[in-house]
Amino acid sequence: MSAPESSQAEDAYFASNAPPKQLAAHTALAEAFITQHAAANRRVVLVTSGGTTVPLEKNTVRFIDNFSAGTRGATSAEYFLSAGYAVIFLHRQFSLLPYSRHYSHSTDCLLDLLEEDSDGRVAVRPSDSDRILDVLRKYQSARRNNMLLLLPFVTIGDYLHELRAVARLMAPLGASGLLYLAAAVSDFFVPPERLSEHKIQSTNIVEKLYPKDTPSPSPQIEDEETFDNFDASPRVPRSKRLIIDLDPVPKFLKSLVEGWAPLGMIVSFKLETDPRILVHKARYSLERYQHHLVIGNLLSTRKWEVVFVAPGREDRWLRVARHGGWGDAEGRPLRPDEVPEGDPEQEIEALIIPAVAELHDDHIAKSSSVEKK
Ligand code: 9Z3
Repeated sequence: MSAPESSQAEDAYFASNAPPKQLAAHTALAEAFITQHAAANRRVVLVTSGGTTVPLEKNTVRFIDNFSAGTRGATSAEYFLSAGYAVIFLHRQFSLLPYSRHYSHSTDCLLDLLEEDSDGRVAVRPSDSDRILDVLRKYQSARRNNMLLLLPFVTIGDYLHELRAVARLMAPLGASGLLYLAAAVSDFFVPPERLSEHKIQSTNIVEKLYPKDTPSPSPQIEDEETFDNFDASPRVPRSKRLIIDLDPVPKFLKSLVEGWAPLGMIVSFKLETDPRILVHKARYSLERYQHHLVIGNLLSTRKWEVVFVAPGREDRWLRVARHGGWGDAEGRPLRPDEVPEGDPEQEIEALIIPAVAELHDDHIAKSSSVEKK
């Protein structure tokens, strides 16, 4: 697709997919946050995190989801805060959050860390006190200094509207703005004109209640008697199947790089499940969008190894110790001497964020030397 065609596709997408209700409120919060930290000469990073949903109905009962618990984003946000960045955390509602992630969902349920003392008051179990205190101090410091702004999204449409708005607000930061896109973003969606108003039905009861000449609230429903000619040997009549027809989501990375935040450093993640194609897909994405870094990861090993693919640089694997076997870029097990030793508790984001920050230093230095010329 040529540049004008892709910007037309983008305009059409934003014109026909309504923004989330909270967009104006989120934009105001982000603007105040960015202004405050820019005035203090602090670096600002936008971290996106969690999966986007693709609703199948306007009154949504069912949706398609992209895999992501939000661990990568929430953990990365903590390390960015430790490195002195102010963090805008654009995350899927109810996915993991920086700091609280340590004590939520199934890991370390907060209630299991508490006990009742002899006066009937709630107290932290002494054996857990130190590690909670460490997290609590960091959390309170981030809150006290207004270093962390939490902005939730749910659908792919919400995400794209929010991303565009925040990226545009970050544009004046120039090279010191960093966009770190760890959210798992759907490539496909149901456009509004094909979206059923109400819950998709599995029987034609609605057609019976609403005769043919009244508008049906559920356009997908077909007559029970209609038989499938969709494939050669249908096992189930088409009227009983749900066939979902998805359009591609416009390639928003192109707009980010070319229009929304053209001077900022843009880091995207590439998720694959087949080790043989990971590096090629990451390189392809970099060449296509001309941004600054793609961090490749495999679903099965994402917590222990990632690969940095950047223009003009060798691919660089980062690894932390883990339980179990290793795969290299081609999926072959590593030799024992290649397997990193060390603390199996170490989080890979402890390596990723300093390495990204170093590339960000270079990005800023390059852009200021271009300005001087
Ligand atoms: C990632 O690859 C993230 O690292 C994970 C993190 C989603 C694997 P968790 O939240 O998982 O720790 O459970 N994010 C990017 C995924 C993505 O959708 N990338 C697009 C692609 O691969 C490009 S923007 O095409």
